[in-house]
Amino acid sequence: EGVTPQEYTCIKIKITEFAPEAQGYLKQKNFDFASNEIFLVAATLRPETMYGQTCCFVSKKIDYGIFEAAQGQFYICTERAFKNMSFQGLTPQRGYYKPVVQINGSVLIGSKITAPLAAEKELRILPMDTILPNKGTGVVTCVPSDSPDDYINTRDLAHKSEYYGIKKEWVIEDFVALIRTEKYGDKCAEYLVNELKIKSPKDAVQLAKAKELAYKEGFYNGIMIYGKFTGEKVENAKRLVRDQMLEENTAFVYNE
Ligand code: A2H
Repeated sequence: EGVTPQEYTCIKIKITEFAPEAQGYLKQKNFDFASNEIFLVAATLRPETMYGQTCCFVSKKIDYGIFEAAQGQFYICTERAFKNMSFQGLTPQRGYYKPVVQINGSVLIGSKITAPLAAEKELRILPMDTILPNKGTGVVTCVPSDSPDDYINTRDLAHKSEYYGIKKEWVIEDFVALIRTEKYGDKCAEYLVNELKIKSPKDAVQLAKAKELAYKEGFYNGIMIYGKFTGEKVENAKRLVRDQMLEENTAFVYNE
């Protein structure tokens, strides 16, 4: 981890229907998911892209915790992240970060969710193998229009749904365009994945390059072409969209 703190926006993604396996597991653990609100918490650097969410990624290799975040409200994220939150005044009790239940990412896959601002109303939890357990919350919201990683992972999931043990119809392959740049058009992730001939979510070197190019171009030269701040520079929209979500209590600021 670097020496300068990174500020993330954490998006609260509501679970509306747990996958059958998760329901069985949580019942067995005596966790009352029916009378509580449960949110996947995804850390993002790009709050202005939340209109374009098409699913939420978890890793099958990560054990998550379900943590009490407020009366009747629970967060799903890594224990490491909730611990940090507990020292940032984001939880009921400073330094308390014991999960009420642990749950592996694999159990959550297929669950139905609704994500704040997303144009698509019903999304699914899907797997992403490249999520790092020690960054953010271990949960990544998927924006295939502007994130090369999300775009290529979505394509891989759609092409190899059987291999991943998911239903193909869970994968939303068309998505709205959010940001226009002169260099990369309206869907910069797709443009860069094709341009750099990225074939797989495992093409780490090329993906890092694509991510860097997309981020710089989008941030400094991008114009919003979707949502409340259409016409606004991305540089400004970033803060405006974030503040709207903070106000609506669908997001919070988290540092690490
Ligand atoms: B970003 P940084 Cl549209 N493992 O959000 C892997 N990736 C993770 C992660 C983890 N544990 N936690 C967060 N991330 C992703 C949106 C987005 C993001 C767009 C474009 C680029 C982009 C939608 N996904 O990130 O290493 C999250 O994806 C590229 C910079 O802290 C988060 O923001 O710089 C970003 O990586 C955090 O990356």
